[in-house]
Amino acid sequence: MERSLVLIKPDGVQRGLVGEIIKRLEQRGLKLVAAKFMWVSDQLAQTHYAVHFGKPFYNGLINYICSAPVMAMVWEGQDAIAAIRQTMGATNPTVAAPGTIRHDFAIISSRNLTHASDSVENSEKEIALWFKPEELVTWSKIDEEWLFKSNN
Ligand code: FUP
Repeated sequence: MERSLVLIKPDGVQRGLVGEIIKRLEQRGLKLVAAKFMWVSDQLAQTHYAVHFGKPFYNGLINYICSAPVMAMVWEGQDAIAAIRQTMGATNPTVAAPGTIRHDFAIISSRNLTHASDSVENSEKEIALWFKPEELVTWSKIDEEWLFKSNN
């Protein structure tokens, strides 16, 4: 099973979309493994977005992610990284497919509501950055067999 860091960023929290975004991930069949509601420190923001250092939108991005609390979570499931990014939609909400969170609730890239890990390698780094190992909850969800059991 793959895991992904998911952030509901300050605009999602301020706009009251925490429940809606969690609902969509639950409906998709993903399993919540960790969650915390928190302010993001400047240092955490800079480490998380280090890949964007030097880009024109970098300073604004750091200010934005630190401007209000975020809901930080880890979600798990088969092909979770692709599934979650599909549910989020493209970075630019006006390009995101209808039915995705970014299409349905956002307009501009710099207020696109969510972050989700883009690869297994990055998910492992991001989960270790945002969560202590003991904050990840191990549990069985009763519908896993109905979601992920192959017929082959
Ligand atoms: P994503 O993986 O879809 O979250 O997108 P990126 O990692 O490419 O970008 C990270 C964040 O930078 C986006 F969520 C929003 C911000 N961004 C901008 O503000 N302007 C841009 O032109 C591109 C990204």
